[in-house]
Amino acid sequence: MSAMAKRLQQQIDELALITEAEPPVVTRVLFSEADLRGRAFVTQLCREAGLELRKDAVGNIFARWTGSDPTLPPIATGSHIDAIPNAGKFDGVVGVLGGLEAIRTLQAAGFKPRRSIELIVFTSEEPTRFGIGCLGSRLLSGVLSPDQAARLRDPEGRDLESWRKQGGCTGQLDSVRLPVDCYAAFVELHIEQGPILEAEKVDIGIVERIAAPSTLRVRLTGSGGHAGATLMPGRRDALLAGAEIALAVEHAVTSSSSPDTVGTTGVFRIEPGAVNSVPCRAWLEIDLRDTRVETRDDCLHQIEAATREICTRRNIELAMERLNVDPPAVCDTQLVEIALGAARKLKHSAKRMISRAYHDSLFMAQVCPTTMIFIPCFRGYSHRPDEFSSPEQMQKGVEVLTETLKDLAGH
Ligand code: HGY
Ligand code: MN
Ligand code: MN
Repeated sequence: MSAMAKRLQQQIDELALITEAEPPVVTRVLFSEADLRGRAFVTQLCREAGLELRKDAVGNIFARWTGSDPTLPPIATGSHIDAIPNAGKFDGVVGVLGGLEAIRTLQAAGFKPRRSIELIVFTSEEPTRFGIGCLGSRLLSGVLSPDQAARLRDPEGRDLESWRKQGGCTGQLDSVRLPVDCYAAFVELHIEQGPILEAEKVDIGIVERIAAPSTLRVRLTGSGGHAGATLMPGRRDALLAGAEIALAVEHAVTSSSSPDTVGTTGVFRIEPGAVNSVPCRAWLEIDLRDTRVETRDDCLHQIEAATREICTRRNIELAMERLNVDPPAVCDTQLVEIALGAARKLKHSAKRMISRAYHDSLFMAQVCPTTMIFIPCFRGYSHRPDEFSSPEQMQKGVEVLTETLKDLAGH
């Protein structure tokens, strides 16, 4: 194992101990105490690498290695360090700490970048706090407006403004947006979060397309009542309506014409949550994706229609809102070739891929040429504590990223 891979592994292990859960489980939700400590940990490493730091009004962190021609649009890399509940320690983190290792490797080799190289740690790539993912890159790319962001509420009804204050973010949200071509290129290193690279024994995946994600939030209100004294006819049980909706999601995606359609009712909360009380309220958050936007949209309409039918039949009050319905991203073909060329030069096997997970790259692709470098992960596991990529796998990913950044920043 190289010194770089050893150091990277050590830092990943150290960051993984900064968690709201019991290690090895990683949980770091937007602006929680653990998220803030994780941000401080990474910021300190960037400072020690001599990078110029700034934080924008929503908490995106930018660590810049200034090039010989600072007037040119920089080359950017990066990812996220926030983590959903019951997560692993590699998702996002490999792209942040691995991106820093790529910069350090170039510094140690005496490389002098013409274009600045900027490492970005995006705010809230995960949807846990507000139900919508990629909050930082959505605002940066203009996909989400400051007004829309200001209307976001967490499950307790708390808004972004109060969380920003807790995160020590100052300034107006409209200052987050960056112009198109603010960067000459953005390249994100990430674990595949799927089984293909490992199954095919390929070292590197270069992403050509990122699937189209959408999220529905459903709020159901029934009438509740005593579990013993409320007879079955006339009950308005919010949980049972939610359960039918969750099955309708499964039916819609499994009967779709495409094998790439996936639907998940990942959040299902009920009240009051007492065994002897008929559930009077239920909240569902439904994640629906496909690599083709038409199929995704057909399913979305089907699920919304089924939800309305179930609530009418069960006499349940319904509030349903689309939190996000995003187009897929097409990565820059030239950048894909450059990254594939870097892998070839390093004699690492590589293949072109689509990403079924979304990433900040989905939105960076709206402001600059973008691609992603994937490394294999154990059985494709992710968003679970046994998520794993080996130091050797990470080393190959960092090497390809280093070579790609060098190529891009050199001219
Ligand atoms: O859900 C996703 O695709 C990403 O890991 N947040
Ligand atoms: Mn994730
Ligand atoms: Mn991620």
